[in-house]
Amino acid sequence: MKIEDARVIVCSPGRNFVTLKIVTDEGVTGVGDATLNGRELAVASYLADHVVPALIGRDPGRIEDTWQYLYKGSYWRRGPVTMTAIAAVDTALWDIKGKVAGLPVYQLLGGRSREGVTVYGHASAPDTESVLTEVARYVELGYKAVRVQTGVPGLQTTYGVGRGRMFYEPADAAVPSEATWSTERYLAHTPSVFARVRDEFGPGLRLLHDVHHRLTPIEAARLGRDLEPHRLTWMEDPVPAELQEGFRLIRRHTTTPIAVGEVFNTVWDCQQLITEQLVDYIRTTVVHAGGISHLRRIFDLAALYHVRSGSHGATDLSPVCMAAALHLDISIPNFGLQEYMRHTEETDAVFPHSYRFEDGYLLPSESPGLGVDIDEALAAEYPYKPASLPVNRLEDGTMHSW
Ligand code: CS2
Ligand code: MG
Repeated sequence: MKIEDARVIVCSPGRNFVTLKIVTDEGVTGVGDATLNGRELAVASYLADHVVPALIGRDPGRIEDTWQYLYKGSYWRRGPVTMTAIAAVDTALWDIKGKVAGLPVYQLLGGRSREGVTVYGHASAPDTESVLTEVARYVELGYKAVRVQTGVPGLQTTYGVGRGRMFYEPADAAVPSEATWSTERYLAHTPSVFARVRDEFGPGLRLLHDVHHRLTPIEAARLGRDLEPHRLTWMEDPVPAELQEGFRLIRRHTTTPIAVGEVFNTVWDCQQLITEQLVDYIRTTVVHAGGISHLRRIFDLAALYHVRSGSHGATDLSPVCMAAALHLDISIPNFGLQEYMRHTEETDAVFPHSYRFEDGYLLPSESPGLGVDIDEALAAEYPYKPASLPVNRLEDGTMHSW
């Protein structure tokens, strides 16, 4: 079997997605997500201009060799654009291998280690009282874990607080919109939200919170300590993680578990965090961390150090990525949690899939391969629209992490 064609499909059914579809000479096809929010066309060009020509004629069964070819062969290793492009090829080749074998991909990864993939949903609202209603909606839907984000008094907008109910999309303008941030206001407010939510919903519900890289280690240490009585499952991205040793400081002060990794692309980005046991959950994804092959490598390293998976699953990761994530989640020994932000109906229609939500769990498809596809004719009805993530400044105008 040989790769005959590979198409890069850019579409915007509600938001932008980049998808790679690989076609073999025997008519078997495979799909991979290649979406990098706000930088979509960079990956589309990387694939179309630099990767696709080298794929034609290759044996689609050689997944590891193709991964190494694209990684070592690019010379310029790592980085989000390269690793997202490699991820798309890797994911599509696993899809093809599953279809050729007549098995869902999780069977090729060792089979089920659990009955379902526990997911967490996003409850967000402008203030504490209204977020209680949102948390209750997720509990009614059967969710066992809920991420809670609210507005911060004195700030006009806050990361993670959606404009529409159950859908959240921060990439809102071609030229980045600007938000304002105050660490003082945020730290003064957030623990009281969790006190109220825990009081209302009792000890059984798993609660999570995303800090979105906005603190310094000592500020994160204080937040973690203030949150301890409310027993969070995790505090996510407390600080930007380029300085991995900075997490030692947080660790010295708090037992609130830490989750990190949605912007990481390789095992080398999280090696120190994992081997020094500075985090509890690693949140790397199929699409941004080199595909199923490389993500499994990260999770295997994590398993040796008591670190569990907690893959990012925002709406800017397409249903193709979600389908692939579920095959890994169900098979690895050290699964923790999977983020699940529901896609819009338009997105679901463009990416027909057979994974499903049931009572707080996502269940991967039982079809051969990944069990997801792209409807190319429908995708063509939604052309690309430039959209960037916002930027963030402190109240005095200083640029800050968004
Ligand atoms: C977030 C994301 O889901 C999360 O945890 O941090 O929504 C993130 O902001 C987006 O994926 C950025 O594209
Ligand atoms: Mg996050």
